[in-house]
Amino acid sequence: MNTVNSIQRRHMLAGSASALAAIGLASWTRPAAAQAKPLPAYATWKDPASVIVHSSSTIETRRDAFGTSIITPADKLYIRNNLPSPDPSILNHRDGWEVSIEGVQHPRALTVGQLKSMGIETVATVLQCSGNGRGFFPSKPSGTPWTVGAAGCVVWSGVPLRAVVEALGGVSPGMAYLTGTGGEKLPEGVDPLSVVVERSLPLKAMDDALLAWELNGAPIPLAHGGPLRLVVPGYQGVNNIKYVKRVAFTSAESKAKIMSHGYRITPPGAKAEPSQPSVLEMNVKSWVNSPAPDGKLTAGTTQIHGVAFGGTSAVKRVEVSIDGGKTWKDAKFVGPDLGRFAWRQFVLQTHLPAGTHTIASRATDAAGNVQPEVRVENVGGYSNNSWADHAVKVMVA
Ligand SMILES: Nc1nc2c(c(=O)[nH]1)N[C@H]1C(S)=C(S)[C@@H](COP(=O)(O)O)O[C@H]1N2
Ligand SMILES: [Mo]
Repeated sequence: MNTVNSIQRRHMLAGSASALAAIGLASWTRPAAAQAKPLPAYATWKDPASVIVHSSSTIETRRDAFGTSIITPADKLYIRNNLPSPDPSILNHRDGWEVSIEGVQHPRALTVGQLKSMGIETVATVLQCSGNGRGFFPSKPSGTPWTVGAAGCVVWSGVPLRAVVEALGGVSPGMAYLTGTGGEKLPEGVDPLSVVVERSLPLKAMDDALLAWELNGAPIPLAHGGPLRLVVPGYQGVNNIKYVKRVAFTSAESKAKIMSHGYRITPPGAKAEPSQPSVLEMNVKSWVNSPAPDGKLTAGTTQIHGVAFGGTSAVKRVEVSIDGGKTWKDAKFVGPDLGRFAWRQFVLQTHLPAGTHTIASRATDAAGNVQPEVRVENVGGYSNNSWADHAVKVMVA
């Protein structure tokens, strides 16, 4: 062996990747982080190493930061604000925050303190922006090009909305929608309907909804809707109204632009309009978090892991492919089952030989819905659950 070769060899063996390869275990190295934007003032407490700051109102969880223990810690959870964050002073007296309940027999305002005496329930949910996966649309829709990190699995605690409604005499006759309104201060000189965050959901959304004051065992931070959030398990992110100030049962959908024209599944080439489907329930979806896309691996045994969820019905099965979807193997679920609205972590242990591999996952929910290969094209880039789009390509040496 000549000197140059032996130096290279010693250098390689010193690296952990080659050392692991020697015993047949795979490892991967994290791709270099892109130029980081600073965290906005209301979110300085986020873990900078775990997030991608797209803008002061859009912050994504890094794909390699999800971990394998189900719950997404608040300091890694994504943020999406349609309006500037409210003043932090709204948290000064949390129990004094008022929400007005309308469209019931006895409408009235209730404080968080009063809500706390009306009932308590806890639910684990996937909170996911309907634009999650937009970054995979070749049409490059306007809006944040999220890949997988506009989502998390979190635990909420609050009072069931049903309990509140029952205490106020029930829903008034003729009401068909549950309408929630965000408590942001609206900019002056513009039509409030053009900016207010207000969403209307079918009445049945009430069944599982909470008025929540806790996230992952702590009072909800401002960034995630404290002091009080309308949490609608199984429904896309936008329907989970932060700093909720009004919950109204209404006979018609809100006329707010975010309801009438925003968040509609608009066919390519068309203009958004209220007759198109709105983003409501989430669809069945999964993705691989490790190996990371474009990570460099060494050949050997690897744990392919990711997350899977079914929207409003539980996820029942996840298959994994290492050949771009030609063949599939059942992955196993790991960790506790936190109910049908939570995601489940899946793992497939496999041997990855040298070469280039496309790793994909495909989930099936309890209702029999299977994650599709292809996305439904739409102008806004919403609801992407294509397994092909979420596949990761890895190079194994
Ligand atoms: N009041 C209010 N609620 C809101 C929003 C908002 O801008 N204001 N954004 C919605 C959208 S689009 C999403 S995806 C989620 C994001 O929740 P998070 O920031 O806690 O992750 O909140 C929803 N609820
Ligand atoms: Mo969103």
